[in-house]
Amino acid sequence: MQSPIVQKLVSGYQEIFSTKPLLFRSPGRVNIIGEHTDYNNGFVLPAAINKAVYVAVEKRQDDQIVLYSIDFKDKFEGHLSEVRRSDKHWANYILGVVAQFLKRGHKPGGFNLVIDGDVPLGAGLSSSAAVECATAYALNELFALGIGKKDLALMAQKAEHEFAGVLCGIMDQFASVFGKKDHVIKLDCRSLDYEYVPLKLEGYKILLLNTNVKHSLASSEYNTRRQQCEEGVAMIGKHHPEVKSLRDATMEMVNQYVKVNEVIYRRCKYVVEENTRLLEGCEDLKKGDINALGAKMFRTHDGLSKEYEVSCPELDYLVGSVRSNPNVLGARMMGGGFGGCTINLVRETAIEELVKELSAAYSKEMNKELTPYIAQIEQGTSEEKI
Ligand code: GAF
Repeated sequence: MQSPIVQKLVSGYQEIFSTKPLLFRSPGRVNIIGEHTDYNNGFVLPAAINKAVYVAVEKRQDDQIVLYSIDFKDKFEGHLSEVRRSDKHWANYILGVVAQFLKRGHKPGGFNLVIDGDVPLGAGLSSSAAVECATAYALNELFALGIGKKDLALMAQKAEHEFAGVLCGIMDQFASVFGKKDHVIKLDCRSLDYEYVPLKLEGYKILLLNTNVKHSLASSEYNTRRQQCEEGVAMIGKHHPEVKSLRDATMEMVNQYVKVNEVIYRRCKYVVEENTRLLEGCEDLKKGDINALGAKMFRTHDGLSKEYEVSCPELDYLVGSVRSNPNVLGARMMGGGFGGCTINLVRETAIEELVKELSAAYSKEMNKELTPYIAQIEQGTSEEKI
């Protein structure tokens, strides 16, 4: 039985091209703990979720690239010999991936691609990574290019850097490609070694609360944070040349060499502490101590809000509202920040009531609608049967 979204996509494809395409799916992600650590070569703890991007694709006989977005009801046509950033924002995530294939000397041919999905845009659930990974995986299969999954994730990340201008880390693309049902991925962003850890929440669920604040400021501020971390590394590196990223730094080093610059100090302190918090939080999860993990999520939020300064009043409000609720073990803003979702560990039986209360309070205080999602943990990128 096909999901409504797949049915819509396949019939949409056939209306335009009258043929039967191949279908690929790549999911959005959550991250349990370890935020803004990936581009600092640290660890992250993400998982793929039950919201995904789908692409229906087929080879063409010529070198044209024909794209159609069901969501935006918009078409793009271009040629393989001149792949560049276009004025169609949605198409750039796909074109950015094609550019990476070409850069690496691979030769995909022309193709038709129709895209749709249910990952909410700008909600911090990595809709852009899902588009990039679905495209990378699909083209690799379609043209039998034989590229491994790690390289596909890296190419998708580069597409984001070069065609969307966000100098992101590897977390989102890696989680989308490598997700495993009911597991989180403990990923070392320096070596790309990873371990699957079972997510056993025993009567609790992951509740995402979308502030409906689109994180449009995020790209420029995101790149600034990355630069600030590099400044901190340079300050430490003068005394400890072996320190190449904040992953290598200790709090002693940060205290000794970075305190002279108050802003850079707060950024570095957050990252170094967050990396430790993640490693300990992952042990909590392995031991089944989700109370301890939840408490760390609140501390992560405080660090992101006050030290790293990537939160916003709506995110702070939502986390503040559940902090002393005995049915909520942990909550924090998730992803790049400046909007998007909070991630909450909530007792299953209390979710309905909590959502009802919070939605009313949120709309009164913030004059915006709150959108809840219960995240289930799913497999990463895959080919789907039609
Ligand atoms: C965004 C980025 F794309 C990720 O690489 C990561 O840095 C995240 O923000 C913050 O942890 O999702």
